[in-house]
Amino acid sequence: MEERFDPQKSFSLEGKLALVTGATYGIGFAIATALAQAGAKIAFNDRRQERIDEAEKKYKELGITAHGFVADVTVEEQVKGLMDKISETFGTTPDILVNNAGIIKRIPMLDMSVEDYRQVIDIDLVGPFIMAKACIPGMIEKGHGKIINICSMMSELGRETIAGYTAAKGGLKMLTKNICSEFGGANIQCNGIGPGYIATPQTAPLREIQPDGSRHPFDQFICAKTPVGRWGTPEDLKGPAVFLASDASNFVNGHILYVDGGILAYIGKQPQ
Ligand code: NAP
Ligand code: GCO
Repeated sequence: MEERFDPQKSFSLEGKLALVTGATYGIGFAIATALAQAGAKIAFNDRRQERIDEAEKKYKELGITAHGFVADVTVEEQVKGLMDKISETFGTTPDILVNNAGIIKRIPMLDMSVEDYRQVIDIDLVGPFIMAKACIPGMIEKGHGKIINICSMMSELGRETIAGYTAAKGGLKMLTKNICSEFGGANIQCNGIGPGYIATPQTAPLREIQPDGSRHPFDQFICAKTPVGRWGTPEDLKGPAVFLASDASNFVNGHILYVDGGILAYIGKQPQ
């Protein structure tokens, strides 16, 4: 007799340890909060202790005990130290890895230095590779694992001035599919979340009120390109993250779940 589907159990993260990179604010903080509220214990990292201290206080105010550690995702030695500290603190290795840490540089390509390009690729594409390599052995040992790579709608589309970012996020989409292919047999599901345009510090420059008090032209552009006519918020990513971190998605692998309000499906509102 087929077991009755129990949504509570299927979406629960009780007993799981989640590591969310760069989760001191923005999308990472929202996702870590959601995973905690679904029952997971939370580890996170950032490059600066003061950011971690601030974030731990914010988590505590939400009733969440989250432990943060200083580690730059692009530095293998620091990631090894991060994994050691997580094992010491929690007595186990991560069941769930969310590769959230990322940067963007908005520079016209011909003005973008190779160093600028390399830094974006390093953090947004090499970092997730280093983090996945650090977490997969523990997941294999446990017989299960969930990796969620925070891609972008720019894994599918380009735009002027963000050559490094688009290349990195396109590569992260394919790294997601490769981890699925190489470790699906070990019961590790690796999927991506592709947010649309989300209101966080990273996109604040695109929403700045203009000197004449009008909305930023890019703000108006994005709202016209999104069927629902608004930017996303980090809260919009909470449900998709819990789904991909839980048993409810055990047969979903190598998939990029676009959480974009429909922007990738829509030609855009006609000018009035
Ligand atoms: P954000 O507000 O800029 O936050 C990025 C986080 O990553 C910060 O905590 C940052 O910490 C951390 N970080 C950066 N480089 C790091 C490194 N080398 N090692 C460890 N931590 C590092 O960005 P967000 O908007 O929340 O975006 C989070 C993720 O979602 C990124 O991967 C971004 O590309 C992606 N995304 C964002 C949007 C959007 O519209 N906002 C849409 C699609 C995808 P520091 O304070 O140390 O810099
Ligand atoms: C930009 C924005 C976007 C968002 C996001 C969209 O300058 O175009 O920062 O790239 O960060 O990736 O999904």
